[in-house]
Amino acid sequence: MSTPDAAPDVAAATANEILIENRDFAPTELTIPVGATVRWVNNDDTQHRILSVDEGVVDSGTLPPGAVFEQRFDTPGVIEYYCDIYNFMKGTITVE
Ligand SMILES: [Cu+2]
Repeated sequence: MSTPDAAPDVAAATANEILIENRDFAPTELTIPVGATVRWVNNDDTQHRILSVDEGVVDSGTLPPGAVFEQRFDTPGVIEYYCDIYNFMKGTITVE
């Protein structure tokens, strides 16, 4: 992110939903309350796999096109994650 106040991503349809499109996460940064569930939706025509930088916190397994992955976060903190297939894809979830 080059600007601190980026415009909200209009592609994000519902709360706590992250769209995977064009080999990118939208939004790339998401803040949720403790106990909320994040839902990733693979809208790409290729596979993706979401992995947390801290091993074992998040692992979506291979997500084929159209797949949905949901995970609930019960511990406050910052979770950085990336795509195991396209390593330039990165995102952050802040649980507070
Ligand atoms: Cu990916």
